[in-house]
Amino acid sequence: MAKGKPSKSATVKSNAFKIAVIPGDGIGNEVVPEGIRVLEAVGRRFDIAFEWTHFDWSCERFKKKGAMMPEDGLDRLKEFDAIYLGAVGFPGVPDHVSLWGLLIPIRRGFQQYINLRPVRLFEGLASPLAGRKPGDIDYYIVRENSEGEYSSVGGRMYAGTENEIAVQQAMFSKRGCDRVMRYAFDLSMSRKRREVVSATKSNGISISMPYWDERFADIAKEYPKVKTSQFHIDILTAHLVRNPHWFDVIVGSNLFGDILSDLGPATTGTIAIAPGANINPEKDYPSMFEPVHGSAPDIAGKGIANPIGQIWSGAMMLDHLGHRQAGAAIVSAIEVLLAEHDVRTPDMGGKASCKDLGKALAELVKG
Ligand code: GGG
Repeated sequence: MAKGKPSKSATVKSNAFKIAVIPGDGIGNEVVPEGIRVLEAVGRRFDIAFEWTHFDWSCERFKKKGAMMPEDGLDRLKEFDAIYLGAVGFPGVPDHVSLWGLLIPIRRGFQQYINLRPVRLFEGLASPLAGRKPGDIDYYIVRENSEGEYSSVGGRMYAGTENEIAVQQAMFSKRGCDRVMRYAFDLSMSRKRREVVSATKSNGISISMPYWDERFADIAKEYPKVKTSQFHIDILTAHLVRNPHWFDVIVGSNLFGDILSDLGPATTGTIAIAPGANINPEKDYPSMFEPVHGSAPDIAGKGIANPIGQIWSGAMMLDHLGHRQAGAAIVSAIEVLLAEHDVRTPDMGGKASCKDLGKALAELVKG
């Protein structure tokens, strides 16, 4: 690949999905190729073609060129059908610089205001929670992905003095709350239980969170068949540990959703299997698919990262592109691998490599 220039796969069908690939940092570079391996394999089965265009946008690029991506990065990405991203962040570049230099501009620029993160305990993986079996943990976190606590409004005053003040203004718009809540309700209508829980903190955060609750109550009226409840975020974290079977769809603000979607997967045995979709539901812009996990500098380069989160994110990408059967075939392959095979990376108690898992899943998706 020419440095800094996108590289395209060699053979391209005219009806191929155009996918922008950003492996990013650390283990992103190890798990993304396995995701592509599995997507290619499922594509052969279901007659779906992909045209992969790789971008080297990363902390490494930042160190060389002073920016995570080029100035016209979003213009370059907007022609793609979807973005397949690995991980962002590496020691040597402050985390807020790498996140706000790549991930956040893509989420915002492309109005990917939904961050959908499924949480599921698979047969064959041991939950750290005593006595939990598959079926007990199976819910979605719908995270608001464009505003809330992740705000760029603020600044510092009296910097470097004893009077130094840092302010960052959380933003909750009616449009922002309503659209993420409607998405959560629509999702719940497609599921058996039809229950939505709202993550709040309206006892302590006494302006924006009562507003969030008010919007939730209003939107709930549009969905009389859906059962609703709300929990303050502190007790909600306790319930996700003690009573995960209570939950089906949880809607939360940007920060609450982010925290819950690390906690949830941790209860399913390993956070490395958790996938994520940054969705622009209107399809005005490409959506972006990435695992919940980060770049894991401690194991990067060792070839032992678990690629399941990346591979499952690929299944979510197929769902979004209208190939639900192919997406479901990937999820079934993950189920079979975990239930019937002993190929496990170290985070799941085994000795297999990232490639071993990718190859095993590519074989299983052949059907
Ligand atoms: N694979 C996604 C990734 O690298 N995420 C890094 C991270 O810290 N994300 C924070 C966020 O999703 O807001």
